[in-house]
Amino acid sequence: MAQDMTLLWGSGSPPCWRVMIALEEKNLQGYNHKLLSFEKMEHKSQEVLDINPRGQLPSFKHGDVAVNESYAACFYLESQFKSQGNKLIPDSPAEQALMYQRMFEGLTFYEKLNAVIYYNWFIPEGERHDSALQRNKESLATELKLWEGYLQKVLLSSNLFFLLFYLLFCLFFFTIKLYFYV
Ligand SMILES: N[C@@H](CCC(=O)N[C@@H](CS)C(=O)NCC(=O)O)C(=O)O
Repeated sequence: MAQDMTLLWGSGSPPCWRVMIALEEKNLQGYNHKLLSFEKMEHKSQEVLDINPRGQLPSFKHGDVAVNESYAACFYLESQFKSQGNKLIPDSPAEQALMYQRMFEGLTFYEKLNAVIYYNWFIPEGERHDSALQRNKESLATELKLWEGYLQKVLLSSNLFFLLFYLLFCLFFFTIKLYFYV
């Protein structure tokens, strides 16, 4: 069944990693995949647009079903292959709620991160203001504090897996903080 699946992906893309990890977790190795180049604008090629009219990666297709949003693809795979590979959604209501909460509020974190990292990329030269970038940095700093708090709670109540997860995330946040002095 993995042979009916096609994933068009780009290097360095967390949304693409999400779908790839979900495919691995569901034991769906052997799917068709193609690495496309953002630099060469291959994500705007007809091959991608045929699956994903936004011209973004990941672009994922299972048979005739296209599901491109990375979270949507993860939920789709879990629901179609529930009893295969690892379970991706916990049963306990409290854990499930926490999973959904962190998944979707993670999108807010990425939005705020991108507003700092890609400020010069998103905003045309004549429209850039130091004060706007500073506001974005402050908003990111507040968001990061929130996530540090979540991760500290995880550290207090967790097993080794979460501990490793926490350490990796701390490193990640620390790097961002150092880089942007927020
Ligand atoms: N909400 C989408 C976001 C996908 C996305 O932003 N992909 C980026 C690469 S990380 C992309 O293709 N950017 C090129 C563009 O938007 O033109 C998802 O989670 O799948």
